[in-house]
Amino acid sequence: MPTLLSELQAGCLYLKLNRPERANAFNLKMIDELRAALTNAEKDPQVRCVVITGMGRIFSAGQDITEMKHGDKISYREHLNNTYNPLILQIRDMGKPVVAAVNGPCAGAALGVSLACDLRLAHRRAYFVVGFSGIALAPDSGVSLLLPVYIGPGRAQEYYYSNKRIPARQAFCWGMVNHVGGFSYEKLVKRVAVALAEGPTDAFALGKKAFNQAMLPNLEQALANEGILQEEAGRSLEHKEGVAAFLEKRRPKFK
Ligand code: T3D
Repeated sequence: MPTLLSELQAGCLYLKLNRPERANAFNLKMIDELRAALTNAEKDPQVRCVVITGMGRIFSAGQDITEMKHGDKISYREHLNNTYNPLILQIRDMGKPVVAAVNGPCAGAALGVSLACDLRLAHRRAYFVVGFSGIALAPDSGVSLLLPVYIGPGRAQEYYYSNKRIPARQAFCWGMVNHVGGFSYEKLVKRVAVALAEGPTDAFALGKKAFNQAMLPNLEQALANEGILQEEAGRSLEHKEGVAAFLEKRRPKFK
């Protein structure tokens, strides 16, 4: 089964994360497929806008925790440097608008992916959750920089520590989400995507560079720092307990 479904319509490439049985959590295959699809979309003149969304009721739960090898066996820094970090940079460097159609819950690395997109369109049942602290990790996938950029450092830190949900409406009020939709959510996504596809793509590419330089001059550095910190967090007993608790469907007992 492909972990990513794609469809080109009216200049818009719709990419659907397709692991609904695992909350569309990212594994290596899905990250590879998403990166390859973005590389092709960048080159394809027929694609003038990209929409990333999730199959089923969830946008994505971030990294697949069932495939996480505890930090003794794998370097999280290396993993991030080979997967999420280039993915986040690829979305920001892409010379075409990328929209996150957040159709449902969005957590962890998926929060980073959605924040790297140019716009976020949320279904009213969607919510964002930082996720990392639930399994005793530091923020990664750009969340340490991108979340405070959109909701401010105070809220970003509170939501990291508390791991509470940010409902779509709240995210909209804070400026993190551009539009919230209900019954007509799919129409909303198409309307916004087609309008972007009909826009001046070359100027948009320059505009995106300008926003990157003004808003996120330290993105690469932040991703590299996150990798160093995650390496340490990934080797901790707290993380081991966090992952065990998730897999055993119980609350973690951090000491
Ligand atoms: O180097 C590195 O790899 C480090 C990188 C880390 C990046 C990260 O993303 S770390 C953060 C990982 N993500 C999380 O901690 C989020 C965990 N999931 C959740 O908080 C919730 O599942 C959601 C908020 C996303 C959705 O909640 P809800 O109540 O709508 O659904 P659910 O019942 O919790 O989940 C549905 C199923 O998906 C369930 O499986 P089951 O019981 O039906 O067999 C659940 O176990 C599974 N699932 C949810 N999240 C993940 C997952 N399976 C694997 N990995 C997940 N992340």
